[in-house]
Amino acid sequence: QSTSPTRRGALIVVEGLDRAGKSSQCEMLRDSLSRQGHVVKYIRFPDRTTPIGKLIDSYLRGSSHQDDHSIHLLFSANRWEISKSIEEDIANGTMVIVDRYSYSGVVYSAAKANPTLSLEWAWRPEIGLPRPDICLFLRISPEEAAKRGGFGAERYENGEMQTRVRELFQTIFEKQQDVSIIDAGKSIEEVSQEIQGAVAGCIARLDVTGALRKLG
Ligand code: Z5A
Ligand code: MG
Repeated sequence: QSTSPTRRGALIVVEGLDRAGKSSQCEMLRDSLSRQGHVVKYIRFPDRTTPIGKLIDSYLRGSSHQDDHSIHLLFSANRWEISKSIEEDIANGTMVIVDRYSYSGVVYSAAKANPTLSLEWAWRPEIGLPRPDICLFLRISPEEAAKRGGFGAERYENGEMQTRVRELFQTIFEKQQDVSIIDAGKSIEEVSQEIQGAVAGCIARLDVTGALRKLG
């Protein structure tokens, strides 16, 4: 008796600057994929619930200090500690939606302009993590983002940092394959439609019996 191989799920990453609408869009995508009958999981980085995540949370809130390299490696470790469960979910056919990933990881760290923390240095610990099947980059202008409320109180929420982050996202996504650039300045509904279209295309093209790839 032969059993058909399990169709694997897709790893879908949503990236972008502050207030681009990532979390809103991840929730809408989760609901739309669920309605289509998929098993869906939505995770976000940093995952502030783990022991490493709690260190990150305290750093972002400004209640603790960390060396730039050290906090970078903690953000990466926070992805590594969850990577196994992502791989298992994908292998079992679950669609995994990830709110921020390695791309945020490298650009926010490199934006600090620490002379020994280049983009290249920052990317090293990401090598070997699950590679997204699709990365949706929600692009938004500083003017549009400003309309969605002022900066919050967390460590990176200031104009100077956000400008450098914007430039670095541009730099890395020029070279990256499998990136869909989405105009996040449109209405929530319009952005959602565009994302659903891009994800449907990705799922249709997916080699569902092949393995999840790794970041290189
Ligand atoms: N960080 C790092 O340094 N290294 C790493 O490895 C990782 C992260 C993974 C915390 O991230 C910080 O960690 C972040 C990067 C750094 N630092 N900063 N800055 P976070 O993901 O926890 O941050 P967040 O506060 O949850 O997300 P966000 O980026 O600020 O927001 P968002 O998720 O993109 O947007 P949203 O919450 O969906 O929407 C924001 C508001 O806009 C909300 O009121 C919405 O109703 C509204 N909105 C959304 N879409 C629209 C449209 N289309 N039109 C009008 N209004 C809209
Ligand atoms: Mg968010």
